Formats: sequence, C-alpha cells, structure tokens
Amino acid sequence: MKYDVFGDIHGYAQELEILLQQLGYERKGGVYAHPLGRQAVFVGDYIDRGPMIRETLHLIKDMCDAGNALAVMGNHEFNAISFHTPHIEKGGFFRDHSLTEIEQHIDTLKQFKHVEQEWLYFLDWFKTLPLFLDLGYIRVVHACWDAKYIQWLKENYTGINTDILRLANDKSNRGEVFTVINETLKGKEYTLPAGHFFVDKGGVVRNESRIKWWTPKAAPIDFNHYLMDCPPELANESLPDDVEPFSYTDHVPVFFGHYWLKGKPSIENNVAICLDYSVAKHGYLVCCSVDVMDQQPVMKLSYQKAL
Ligand SMILES: [Mn+2]
Repeated sequence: MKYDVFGDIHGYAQELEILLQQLGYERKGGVYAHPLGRQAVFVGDYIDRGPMIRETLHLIKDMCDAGNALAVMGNHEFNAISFHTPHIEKGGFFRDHSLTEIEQHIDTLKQFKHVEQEWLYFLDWFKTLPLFLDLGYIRVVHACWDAKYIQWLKENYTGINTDILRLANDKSNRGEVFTVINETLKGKEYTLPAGHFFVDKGGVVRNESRIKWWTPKAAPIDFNHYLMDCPPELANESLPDDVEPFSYTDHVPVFFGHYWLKGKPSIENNVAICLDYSVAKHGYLVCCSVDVMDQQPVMKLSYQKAL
C-alpha cells in the first residue's frame, strides 16, 4: 500500500483539496479517491480554528467510509468529545465549559450552529477513531509514539467510553489512563529545573515544556534541542545526567502532527516526521507521500501555504 499522510487540518479544507488534487486524487461521486489506489492518512485535529470545519469533516469521513483514507484521533477531537459528554457523577461535562475551553471550540460550534444533528453525527464518529495506526512499514499517531503506551493501548483500549473520559480528564489523579491518553494525544512534558520558566503565547508563566521527542538521540543533548519552549538561559546547557531524554529510536517511521512547527516544511529525522506546520497560523498544510522501494520507505513532502 502507498500512503499520503496529511498533517493537522483544523478546518482548512480548501488547502486540503488543493493538495489532494496535486497528488492526483479525484472527486468521484463526491468522494476523493486516488486512481492508483493510494490511501490518504490523517493525523488528527480536523476541527477548531479554520473556516471550513464541516467541509473538512465531510471530506475526510467520506474518504474513510469509502476505504480511501484512514484517520486517527487528535487532541481537539478528544477534547470535543469531552466537552459535549455530560459527567453524570460530578455534574457538568467531562471538559469544563469555562471561557478558555469555549474559546478553543468556538469556531466549530459556530459553524455547526444550525446543523446540530450533523455535529452529533461527527462526534459519534470521533469516538470510533483509533489513537494510533500501526501499518507495518509506517506508524501514525497525533502527538507522541511511546512504545510502552502503544502496547498498553493495544492490550486495554477498546474505544472511548465514560470510564476513559472520566480517568483521562482527571487532572487531580493522574493515573495510567490519564498518562497514556494525554501523552499520546498531547505529547510529553518536561518540568524545568527549579527557578526556570517561560511565558507562553497566551502570556501564561509555565514551568513545563513539551519535549521534541522526534529529535535524533545524539549526545550531548542540550535543553534547546530537547524542549519546544526553552528558557534562553538554559538553551546551551546540557540536560542533567539524571534525566533520561525520551526519543524515538525504532526503525519504522512514525508520522505525527500537533506541534505547530514554523518555517518551510522539511524532514529532519526520517524515522520521526512531524507534519504540522501551522496551517491555522498562516503556515502550511503538509503531506508526506510514502512509497516502498526495496523494502525501504521512500518519502516526499508536498505542502500548500494557507490561503
Ligand atoms: Mn494537536
């Protein structure tokens, strides 16, 4: 099988259609298909932010239903399920309806304002999305592939239900389910040494930074290479000896999104490939085409700048 793996879309359906057409996909009976049977793969985060969320969902789900695409769950789909599912024991919903959360979902809510049944139909579909795909010579996940969590999911996860929602949203009791679901869909974080912090784009002071687990494991590793948000004073410092940096070292390439990378898309490490280049912040929607030659995956990036 030959795959075209797409990064986070966030409602940018026009850019997605341009890329699909550029790659040779044709709309037949309303559904995109590739004449040579290539399969599209989507890494999650279909909703929120962009102007064409409904169109994005119809396009992707129709392709999946027709067998022309595969899709995994992103944290935005997981958050949407949590936001809309009542927490029977506690009251309210599994995800708060405070202004911060509402703001994160507002574009989706507005675009489905008069078609609530359609939104409920997509929410039901989200619940069926796998949290990872192991396709033999490639792997796909939204934010982080940690072999021990993937193994846990293979053995224990059978889909979204209220137990999973309760445990994965319980920040006060970070158990196994919380860790597996959150790290798979949102990535791993590193607690900065005491006294160090950074200020995020929303102006919030933080002492935990997401890690760049896809960086090749080369010694020595300094903070700047390991952290997404590194305080400048730590940039060239080596990680402390007692920190075992987490990085992906398998030979099977893993594709993921989630990290809002900036600049021109490129493949820095050909076993761990981030395809999220911030289409929702005037960046690019990215696709990596994967063929196999002599048992080896051969990759080619395509991308479309946000219109
Ligand atoms: Mn994400």
